[in-house]
Amino acid sequence: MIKQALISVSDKTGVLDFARALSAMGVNILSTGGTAKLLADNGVAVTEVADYTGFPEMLDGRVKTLHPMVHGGILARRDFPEHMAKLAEHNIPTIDMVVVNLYPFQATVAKDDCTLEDAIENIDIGGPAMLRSSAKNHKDVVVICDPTDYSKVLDEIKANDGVVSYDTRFGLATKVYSHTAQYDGAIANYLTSLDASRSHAARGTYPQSLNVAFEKVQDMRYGENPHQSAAFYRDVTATAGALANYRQLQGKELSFNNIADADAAWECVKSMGGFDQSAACVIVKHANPCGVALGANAVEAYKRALQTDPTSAFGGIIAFNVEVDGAAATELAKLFVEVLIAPSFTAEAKQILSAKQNVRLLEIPLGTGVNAMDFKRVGGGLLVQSADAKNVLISDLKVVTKLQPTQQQLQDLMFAWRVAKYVKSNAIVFCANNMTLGVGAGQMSRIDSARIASIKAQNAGLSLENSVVASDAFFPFRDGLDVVVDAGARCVIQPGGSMRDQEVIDAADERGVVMLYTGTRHFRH
Ligand code: 93A
Repeated sequence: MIKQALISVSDKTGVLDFARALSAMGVNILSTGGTAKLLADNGVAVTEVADYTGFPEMLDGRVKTLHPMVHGGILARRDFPEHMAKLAEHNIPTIDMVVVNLYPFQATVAKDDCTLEDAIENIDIGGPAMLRSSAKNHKDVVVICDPTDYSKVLDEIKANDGVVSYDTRFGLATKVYSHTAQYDGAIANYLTSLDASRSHAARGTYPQSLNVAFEKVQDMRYGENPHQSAAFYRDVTATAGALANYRQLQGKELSFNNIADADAAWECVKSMGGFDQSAACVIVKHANPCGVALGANAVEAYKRALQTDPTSAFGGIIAFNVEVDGAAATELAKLFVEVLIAPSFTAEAKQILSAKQNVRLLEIPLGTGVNAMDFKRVGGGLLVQSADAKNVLISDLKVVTKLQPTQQQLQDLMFAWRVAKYVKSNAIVFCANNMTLGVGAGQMSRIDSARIASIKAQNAGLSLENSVVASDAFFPFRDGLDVVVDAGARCVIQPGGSMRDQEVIDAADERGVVMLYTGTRHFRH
């Protein structure tokens, strides 16, 4: 039976209605400064914690609820006579419900102009203490840290004569500990990031321990395969991170593989800025782009991207960096597609695609940044690295052959290189006129990737004559270069850095092709 509740919230969403309903049931409400004022101003009977404990809020609010009258009332075990006798001796009533949400630390540090001082003042101390006390004593106390739980708890109280079931209390307590763990994780991450920028160079040392905080977005029906269970978590400390910001307009629930592939497609397409044609389309299958193209508009970019490998595009994931309009939607509706992603869809496009209800439509705002860190799970541990955020510029390129590239070849090389960054290693990507002609991905030998890329072009009926080709890492021998030149490439872009660089440069000169070095490698595993 809930007789007394303590309410202290920074996010005041829904709290007034909730408090009013509790009050109407005869629950005595204790509250801190701002929350008490909101309730009192709106006619809800409330006692300020300061009046209750006999101590004013002090130290600019740093000490409000840290008092035995509060924590004793929460933590006392109702089934222990000694505990109850102690409360009686000190005249401490029990507190049966605690409603707290915390100072907005994450939102504060996400602001560009946040100072260390701002961040520190937004570290909540009293709030987590109350949440943890009540969650520990969930046998006797109902604890709510999430405003979306208000109505559920109220319904239960109303239906069960003021009682909240043990299962509900246990669930709410569990939520509290994951919430406070995330909160502390965000603080640790923030401070670690300051420490990193202060004392480590860009390619510096990682901290001894890693504090990351992820929050569950959704459970999935299954993982990579049907016998695996899975869920999607959002990085709560990331100010960006595209997949955490998606809005699904229609279609079935996203699956594990959908999210992985959508991420690959989106990361690639959003990097396609700065070319002479503004619309880009990326088609992904099994985490690899199987067609990428630019065009004057979405439909043109899509039609060109599809030409590269229409067979693989079946059941693929397609991303655009521009709005999808009716013309593009009409074309897209002809193909079996798992997921379509764009910054936006016109009303006409939505209408056309609504005929294909199984297609998942995702809107993701462009410009959402990249993840700062990249994780890879290995048996018994975790590999951590900074994300591959480097983009090679024309000014970084070095011509290493006697022949020089034409302006058009340079443009095509930049495009091919950008695509190769998003293809799993070993990556070989043939391109011309801002579209992929053949993509060789994920092979254990570079020469096989080169062969596969040219077979793909042949299968699609695309000519590689006079094409350009990108290789995500150096050619270890001249044989890989010979394969791409035999296939028709006249211009090659690669990082360089092999022991046999000279052998490969001589081969390029001998075959009369242009070769440029980026000085940067883009392995992707
Ligand atoms: O500064 S605190 O760490 N010290 C406290 O004793 C304390 N008690 C509650 N912050 C404290 N709170 C937090 O105040 C709550 O977690 C809540 O976020 C906020 C509500 O303050 P107000 O009711 O004045 O808006």
